Amino acid sequence: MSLQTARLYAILDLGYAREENAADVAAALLAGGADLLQLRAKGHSEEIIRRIAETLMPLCKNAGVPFILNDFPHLAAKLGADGVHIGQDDGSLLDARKIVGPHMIVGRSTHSLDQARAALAEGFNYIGFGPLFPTPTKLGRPGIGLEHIRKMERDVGSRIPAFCIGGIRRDNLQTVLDAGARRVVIVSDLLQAGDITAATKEVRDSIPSPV
Ligand code: 3NM
Repeated sequence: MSLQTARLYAILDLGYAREENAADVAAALLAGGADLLQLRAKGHSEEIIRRIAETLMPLCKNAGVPFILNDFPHLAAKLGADGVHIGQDDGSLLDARKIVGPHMIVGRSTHSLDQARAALAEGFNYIGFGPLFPTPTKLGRPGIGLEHIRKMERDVGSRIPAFCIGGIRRDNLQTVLDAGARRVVIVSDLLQAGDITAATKEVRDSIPSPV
């Protein structure tokens, strides 16, 4: 699976999964057809993140799914991760490239149409676009709503993969797709599902191929 064809980006967020379950949860997301997997571990030590990343990377490799580390470009480079994801306050792409080199996937969080266009112009490999709705997974951010998705897809998503994110769940996914989204990130609704593999598969099967 490549970034270009990805439609469902799953995040193993340690706010919803314990370290000792990380491998099982990742395996369940991969079995359900997640196209990309990110490890997101806000507030955890670099040592713990390294340890978990080392257990997840072979699972991703076996599944043919790119492994993306949230933040920590130095660690991503040291581990040989497929990608790193950075936020608006985490410096420029150029700064990240100095650390991770020319080939690693580097993604950017964007929270407005202007930020999405800027990330494209800067040369990021993909963007997240959101949060569409307020979400407990990323507290303190207002939802940006659905009305800019179509314009974002036209200007940015037609050039680099653009993943809508934030408060997307199985029960509102169709509304998000109807608003123009072609690729999504879903975190809590998958990680809190009774059967993570089945929930992931249900979502993946509901999203038409973006290419
Ligand atoms: N980044 P859930 S929203 C990690 O808008 C993250 O940049 C966002 O989690 C952004 O699917 C978000 O549980 C949380 O709402 C997404």
